[in-house]
Amino acid sequence: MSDERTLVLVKPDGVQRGLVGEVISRIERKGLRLVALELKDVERSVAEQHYAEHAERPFFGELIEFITSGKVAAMVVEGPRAIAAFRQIAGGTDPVEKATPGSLRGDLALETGSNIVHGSDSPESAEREIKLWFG
Ligand code: YYY
Ligand code: MG
Repeated sequence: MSDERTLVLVKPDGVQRGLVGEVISRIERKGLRLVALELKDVERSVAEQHYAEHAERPFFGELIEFITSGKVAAMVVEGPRAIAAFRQIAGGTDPVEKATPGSLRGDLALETGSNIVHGSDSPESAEREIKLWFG
């Protein structure tokens, strides 16, 4: 199977809690490869473009406040089925109701609003998000 790329963020809660190494470790143990990694301050315009699909949702304001509240670790991750593979590692969006034990969110997060990581959800999103974060 040919490789694909996905955009992974360790969100401000994950960076503040010292979980960047844990996230990278799980990516590497799965067999995926890191091809870019940068600790970044998040500009509001980048956050709003990143989450543009959620602009009309009631939680959008809080989501933008949260993602711009501290540094994120942005990564490009590569491998066969990298998009689905990272979303499996991450677990479902709600860390209690949807994320299974063994996943990052299932093991390490409690609230949907602060669920540690982001991973692209499709090849189109991945391409758009990698351009947005890494130019
Ligand atoms: O891709 P993923 O991060 O798993 O979820 P999305 O549905 O794309 O939502 C993005 C982000 O928004 C989610 O990680 C937390 C936040 N959020 C929220 O705070 N409340 C919701 N009901 C849904 C999502
Ligand atoms: Mg999403």
